[in-house]
Amino acid sequence: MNTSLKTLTSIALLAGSAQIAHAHAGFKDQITEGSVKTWNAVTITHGCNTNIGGESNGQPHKDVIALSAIFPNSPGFGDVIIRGTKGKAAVAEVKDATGNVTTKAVDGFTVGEEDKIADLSKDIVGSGTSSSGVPLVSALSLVNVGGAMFANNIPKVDSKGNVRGWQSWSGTSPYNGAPLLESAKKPDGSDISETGLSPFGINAFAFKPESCAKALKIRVAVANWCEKGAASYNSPSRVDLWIGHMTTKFNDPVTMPSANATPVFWSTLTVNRDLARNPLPGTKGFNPETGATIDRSVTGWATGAKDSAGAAVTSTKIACSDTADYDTVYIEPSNDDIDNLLPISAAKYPAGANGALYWPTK
Ligand SMILES: [Cu+2]
Repeated sequence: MNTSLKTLTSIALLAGSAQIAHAHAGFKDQITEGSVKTWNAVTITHGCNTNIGGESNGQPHKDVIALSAIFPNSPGFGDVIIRGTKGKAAVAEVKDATGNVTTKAVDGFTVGEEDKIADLSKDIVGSGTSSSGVPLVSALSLVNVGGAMFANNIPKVDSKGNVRGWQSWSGTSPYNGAPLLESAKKPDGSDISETGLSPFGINAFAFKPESCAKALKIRVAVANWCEKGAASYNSPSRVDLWIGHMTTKFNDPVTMPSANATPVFWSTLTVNRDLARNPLPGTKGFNPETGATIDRSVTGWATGAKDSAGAAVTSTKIACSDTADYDTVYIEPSNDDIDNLLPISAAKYPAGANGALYWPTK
């Protein structure tokens, strides 16, 4: 392009940069608690660029050529971190571009710290205690083609044999598929935004009647990959990482929008409690089919469960406490889990699925 057009383009990018509001990688839909498995998708909303100066720095975005996603659905408590919060901030430690560690908010909170809790056994049906059982039952189903951004998908299986996520990629092998295009531009040089979907199914979730939690936030480690090969190992646009903090291996702040963003960003699949059918202790709800009131504001409300002799079980919890109870629970993969499962293979799929890793490489 000629000099005057270049100048015009630079001015347009500068003028536009303040208004660029990219959505990060997230999820197509929130889930409401219930009994039916739902179908959802990771949303791939933009390509990679350096994160120096923030994501809206006006640098061009690279096409996304692959995605990896890891869920906190390990059967082992050592692989997950569980948290609960009420009116407190969710925070994460992050490194800036020069390696300084600071504390930043997650999910829009600005101050304070969310507490770790031992397990979700009081909150989510089917969740075990930390001394026995599974942290969160969340079986995943993968979708091949049909609404998928990338034609090629393989499940990521952990060392215990559980499907923990998947890796998807564009390319010619084994199937032809396109990247998420960001190299196509508007006449002024700015990106044309596309959203790609990487679909999956997940089992239903239900909140326990006596829980005070209104939402379960499942934090999923997502990586959008934009470059490959040894020559790109140090490129700031090789990958965008959607994890709330640095890990031992994923330790380059320029690949991580969270490192320069407030609030810090986790790709989060939200499961909302059905407050009509399953009201909090101390409140009233109703059955939408019958209109019948469900009153949990009285002593001795039925929890719905029966004991082994078939007698009704009633609750002594008649209100949620502002100080003792949390209203949001979180589950996220541990740092080791992310380091072990999120890297993508350097070799071609599917034969290279268990081969050398692209990045990080050590
Ligand atoms: Cu973004």
